[in-house]
Amino acid sequence: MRAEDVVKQVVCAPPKLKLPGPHHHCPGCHYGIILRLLCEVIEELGIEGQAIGITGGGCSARWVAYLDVDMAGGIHGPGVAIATAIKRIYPETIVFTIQGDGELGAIGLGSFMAALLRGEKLTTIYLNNACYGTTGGQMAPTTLLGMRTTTTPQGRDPRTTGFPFHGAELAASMRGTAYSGRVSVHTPANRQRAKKALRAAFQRQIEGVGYTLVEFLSPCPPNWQLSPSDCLTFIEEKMIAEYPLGEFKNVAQIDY
Ligand SMILES: Cc1ncc(C[n+]2csc(CCOP(=O)(O)OP(=O)(O)O)c2C)c(N)n1
Ligand code: SF4
Repeated sequence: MRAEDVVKQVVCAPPKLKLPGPHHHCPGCHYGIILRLLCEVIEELGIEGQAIGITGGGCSARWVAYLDVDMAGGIHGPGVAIATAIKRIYPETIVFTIQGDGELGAIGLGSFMAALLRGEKLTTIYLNNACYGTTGGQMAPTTLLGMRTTTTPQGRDPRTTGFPFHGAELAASMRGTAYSGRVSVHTPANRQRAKKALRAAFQRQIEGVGYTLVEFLSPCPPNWQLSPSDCLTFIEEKMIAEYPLGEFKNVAQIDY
């Protein structure tokens, strides 16, 4: 075959909304995959001109520099409060927060609960890696029972540290929530389902229905002290057992 007869076709390319340059996530972290899905969904929904993202204090904090949409680096905790202010001042915008489990379930729990109670028309991308990744793997509200972390070296004991926090089920139980689901991206099929869930959540915000949340299970190889491939087994066997995947709420209307 002559070189000029070769047909070149792009079959896979970085999403248009991912700014060029490397990202800092550890090998085996799934945050990069989730970032990609987020870019693709915003682009496919055609909302890049209206979208405003708020990051918090965890390993997703630097997404302010990775996404080619308006972004604001929040602080560790009050992401949904900052997002609420933006959405109420500019109701035509599509506002999303990206928050870790330490953030949403601990330091930011008050802001999260308040936004849920008010049914703020936001989308929260909630990253559950069962620990505080950034700061060295301390116990988070989502840490599994018996799981060893730097602050639970003997394994998490519910008698002293309570039981795991279920953010997606909590959101689904609130009347002001339009969409809540839990997904994972540890297999190709799950990645497809995760993208569908993210799209559905943004769609409900576009329709102005209510609060929307997608919880992503994600591994943290250095802090779980597992190889990237063993992390996949851990998600399948341990994480999903505590945090079942699925769509917990998806409504087109909220009765006021
Ligand atoms: C007000 C405040 N308190 C504490 C910290 C330190 N801090 C930064 S990130 C973090 C934990 C992040 O954990 P998580 O939200 O689960 O996100 P991950 O790093 O796992 O993505 C903490 C405690 C901070 N930056 N600001
Ligand atoms: S510390 Fe954990 S959550 Fe943070 S980038 Fe590394 S693997 Fe991902």
